[in-house]
Amino acid sequence: MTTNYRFSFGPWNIHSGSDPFGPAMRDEFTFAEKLEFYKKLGFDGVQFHDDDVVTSADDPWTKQESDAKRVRQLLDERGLVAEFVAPRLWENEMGIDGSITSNSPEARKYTLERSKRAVDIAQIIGTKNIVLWPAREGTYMREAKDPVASIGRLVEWMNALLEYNKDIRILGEMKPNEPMDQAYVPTVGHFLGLASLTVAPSRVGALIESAHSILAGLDPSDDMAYALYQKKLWSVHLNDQNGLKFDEDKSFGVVDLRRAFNQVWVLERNGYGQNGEFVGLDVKALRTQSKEKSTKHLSNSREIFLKLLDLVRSLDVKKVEGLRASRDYEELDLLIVNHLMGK
Ligand code: XUL
Ligand code: MN
Repeated sequence: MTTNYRFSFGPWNIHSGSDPFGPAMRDEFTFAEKLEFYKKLGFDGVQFHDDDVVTSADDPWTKQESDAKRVRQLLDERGLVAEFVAPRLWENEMGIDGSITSNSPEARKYTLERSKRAVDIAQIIGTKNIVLWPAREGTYMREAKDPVASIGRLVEWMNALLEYNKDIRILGEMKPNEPMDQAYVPTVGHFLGLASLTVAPSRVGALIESAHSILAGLDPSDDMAYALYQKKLWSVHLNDQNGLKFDEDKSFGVVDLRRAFNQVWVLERNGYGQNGEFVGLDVKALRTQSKEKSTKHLSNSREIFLKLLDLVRSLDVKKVEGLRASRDYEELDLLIVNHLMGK
């Protein structure tokens, strides 16, 4: 059975080009304008942070509720669906030193209340998926927090949300560093270990981002395989990354086409998408793009995925199996490179 893939991205993937060293280079599109791009660019799913849906996650609930209902209406009118909601815990002052693993009981209380509201927002906009990107759940220096207590706090946070709403699923999106020096739960392997300790392991899975695996020195397709075997790969953020530096969120496949090919291969050959999983693209437009051309990274990433999918589907599997059996990996190297070059 072949998958008809559905694609998603978040409103933050269309942006003004500011970076830590310089201001915006183009005007922001409004949220309503961004929504108009989805179908045109070939996307059906919208990824959200809580405050992408509501004006402020600190507004009274009645205001947040009406904001969320309005967004649900905008999605329905355009035939779009919400893929997930991720509480944006890393921008608020309360989360200055991590939210879930903060040393401050007050900050942890704020975090849990805000996370519960994110679950309520998700329910209104029609998704069961809550993404945890634990941005500041780590340290700038080792002695700053108790590492064992911090791991416990992450499990307690998950338990509290899993109990708060019995329908939701939590998808951990792990990244080894940035903004912190060291994350407590740097990889999908670490995270799925913790998932098994929660009150509802069957409702905890993973979102794997290519660049995050690369930053951990790992191959994204192997990370995906690890989660796929456990039936825990519930979303992906495909993109690319040129070496070990800041998280670049480059268009999918533009740095290492073979690495991208292997990701599409592992997804396609293992039925990814057949239970409704989206192919998410967490890519950023280059700062140098003009406003009119600042959505190309999205359509390009999708196009590269689909072209690589053709290559995965047309690869001579018997030849691959034969070369594996004869252990002629030099010839296998050439076969794959020739295939990627259309030879
Ligand atoms: C950060 C990252 C986030 C998450 C959602 O590196 O990838 O955009 O995907 O919060
Ligand atoms: Mn991401």
